[in-house]
Amino acid sequence: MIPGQLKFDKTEFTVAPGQLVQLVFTNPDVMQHNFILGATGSLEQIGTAADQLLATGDALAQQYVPQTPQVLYSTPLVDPGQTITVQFRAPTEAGAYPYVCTFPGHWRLMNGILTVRPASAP
Ligand SMILES: [Cu+2]
Repeated sequence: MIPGQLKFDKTEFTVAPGQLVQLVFTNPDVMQHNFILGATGSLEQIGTAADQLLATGDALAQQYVPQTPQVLYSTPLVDPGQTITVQFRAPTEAGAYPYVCTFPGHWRLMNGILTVRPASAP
């Protein structure tokens, strides 16, 4: 996470299919952020769903994570100055999976791509 810029410091990384991914998420910013992994091509849909969630009054209770099947994995909100370490299983199908912060207003800027690719592939 880059302070004040609404950006992840890593905007892409590559893992093997089904790999256990350990994510160390440090938040040096003055606001909360989260990390959501989405299905391939779902960035706009998740972002739009996150925007719509804001209108429902349930947004904070849901940690700003929209309830949609496109969300493959999500972390809780990470407070300013907090570091969390989480593990999740990478998707088993190769592809480009968007990740995004759905804190209000962040998703258009604060996103990246997780590439799932077999280790033997070029
Ligand atoms: Cu954010």
